Amino acid sequence: MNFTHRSRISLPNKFTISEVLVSALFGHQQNTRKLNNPTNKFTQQSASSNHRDKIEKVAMSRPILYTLHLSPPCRAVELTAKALGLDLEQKVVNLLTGDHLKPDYLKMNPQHTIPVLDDNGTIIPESHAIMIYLVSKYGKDDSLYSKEIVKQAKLNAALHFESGVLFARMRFLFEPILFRGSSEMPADRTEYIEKAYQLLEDTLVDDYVVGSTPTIADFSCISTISSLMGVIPLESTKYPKILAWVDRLKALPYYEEANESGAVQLSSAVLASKEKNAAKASL
Ligand SMILES: N[C@@H](CCC(=O)N[C@@H](CS)C(=O)NCC(=O)O)C(=O)O
Repeated sequence: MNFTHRSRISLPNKFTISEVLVSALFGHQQNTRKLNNPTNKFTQQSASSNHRDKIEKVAMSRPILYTLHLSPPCRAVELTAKALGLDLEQKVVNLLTGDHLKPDYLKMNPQHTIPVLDDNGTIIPESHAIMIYLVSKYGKDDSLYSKEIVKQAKLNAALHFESGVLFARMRFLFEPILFRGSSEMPADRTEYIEKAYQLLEDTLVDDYVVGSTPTIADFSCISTISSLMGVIPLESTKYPKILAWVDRLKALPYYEEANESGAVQLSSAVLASKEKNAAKASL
C-alpha cells in the first residue's frame, strides 16, 4: 500500500479551503510523525528480558494508525494514544483521492472508513473499538476505560451517543457541503445539532462525560464537538457545562496537537466550502 506518512501540519492563521484541504490532505504529510514518548512499549527493553524476548520485541513494530487529522474519530484515537503515552505510526489515508476505496484498504476495512489500527497484523476498524482495544492492551491502569461493569456500561453508553447522535448528526450537516457542492445548512439539520448539544449539556453532571476524570468517552465526544462548534457555535448561556468541559479538555498537555488543530481545520474547511459552493451556484 502506498499511504502517505504524516508529519505535523502547520497552517497560516488565515487559510482558504483549497489551502486547508491541500495542506491537510496532500501537502504537509510526507514524513512519518512519531508520537514520541519514552514509555513506548516497543522500544523499551526490560533489563530482565531474556534473549528470546528481546528478539521478539525487536521484531514487533509500533502499531500503525490509518488516519487523517481532519477526521474526528481519528483524532479521538490520537487523543487516546497520547493519553496512554503510546507511540503510533501514522499513515495518512487520503479520502479525496480514494485511498480508502483501494483493494488493500478494503481488505482491512470493507466499510472503507478511517481510522483503522494495524497492531502487528491485528486489524481493528472503528474508533470506539480501537480506543477500547488500546486502553485494554496498553493502559497501565483502567482509568481511561473502566473494567468495573457499571462504569463501563456508562462509558459504552457515552461512546454510542457519540457515534449514533453526535457524529451522525455532524456528518449529515458537513458531508453535503464538503463533498457534494451544497451551500445549504438546512434548518432541520442545524436543529438536530442544537438538540444534540442539549443532550450533551444535560449529560454533563460531573466534570467529564462519565465521572470526574477524563476517559475515552471524553476523547470521542470532544473530537466531534470541537469540529462542530466552529460551524454551529455553542452559546454560553445555553451550554455553560459543555463550554466548561471543553476548557477542561483543552488544558490537557497533548490536546492542541492531537485534536484542536484538526478540529479548527475541519470547521474552517466546511465554512469555506459553503462559501465557495454558494459563489459557484450564483454564477
Ligand atoms: N463510527 C466510525 C465512523 C468512521 C467514519 O465514518 N469516518 C469517516 C471520516 S470522518 C470516513 O472514513 N468516511 C469515508 C467513508 O465512509 O467512505 C468510527 O468512529 O470510526
